[in-house]
Amino acid sequence: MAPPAGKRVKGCQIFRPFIYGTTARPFDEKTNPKPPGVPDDHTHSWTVFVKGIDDVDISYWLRRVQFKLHESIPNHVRMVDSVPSKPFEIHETGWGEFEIAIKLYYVPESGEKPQTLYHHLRLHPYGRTEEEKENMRLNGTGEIISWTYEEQIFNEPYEAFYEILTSGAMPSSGTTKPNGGAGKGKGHGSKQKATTGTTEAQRSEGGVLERSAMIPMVNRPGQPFSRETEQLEIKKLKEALVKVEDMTKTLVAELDRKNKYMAELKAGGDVKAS
Ligand code: SLL
Repeated sequence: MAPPAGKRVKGCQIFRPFIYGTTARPFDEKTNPKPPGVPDDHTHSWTVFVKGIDDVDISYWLRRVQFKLHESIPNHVRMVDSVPSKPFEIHETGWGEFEIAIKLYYVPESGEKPQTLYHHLRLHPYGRTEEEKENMRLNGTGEIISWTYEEQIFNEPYEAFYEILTSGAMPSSGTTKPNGGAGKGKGHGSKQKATTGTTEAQRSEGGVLERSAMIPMVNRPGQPFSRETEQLEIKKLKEALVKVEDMTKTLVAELDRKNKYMAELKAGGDVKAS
């Protein structure tokens, strides 16, 4: 494919958050009955998906996704074309876990080559403790989730693609339209909110603007990726760091003691082991 006409926006890097992963559910007569025709040995129904954070549309940069499933599954290479505001997804049933290759095809204006991600389908919660296992279950739904937050980076995008990427979010004044009307660079990153009906950029339910790099402030059911989650992770890392520092101190003190003891032994004195 020939690269798109036009120049690249130098020194500019644009990222877009997205989520990919799997959601699985064991068959159960009451909560998830096996549909007719599903083989006896299939134990779960599952979904693999790629979607925008907070379910925002990502079809303006992602055109198509190829999911390569396990060869034991009929027609195991599946292409899914974008439908605005809908996730790219495949629904299946089966009995085993395996790695899924997820190939992302970008819109032609981007001039980007396809890129592949790998995701392990999880049917069973795992972990060393019940609590860890429970973390893989989506609160009370019986679903086993394995979801990953990711950021797609576009380095020095072509000018036309830059317009596509940025022309929906946060118009800075009443004169710019959310689609196509914004001048290059105008208003991007501005904290100002759109005020009139014609300029109002669309927000998802969680308060995230379409065609932006925003992530939600707080978690909501089914939406675990947010600033809140990020803060909790940072807290966990800080606590772990303190613990590691304490362990290091203890070890250094121990080493010191042993070195001293060794020095005394070498000096040939009559020492007692401490
Ligand atoms: C395992 N290495 O042994 C894996 C292979 C294959 C899963 C898992 C078949 C579905 C179908 C299916 O679930 N394959 O027949 O449509 O665990």
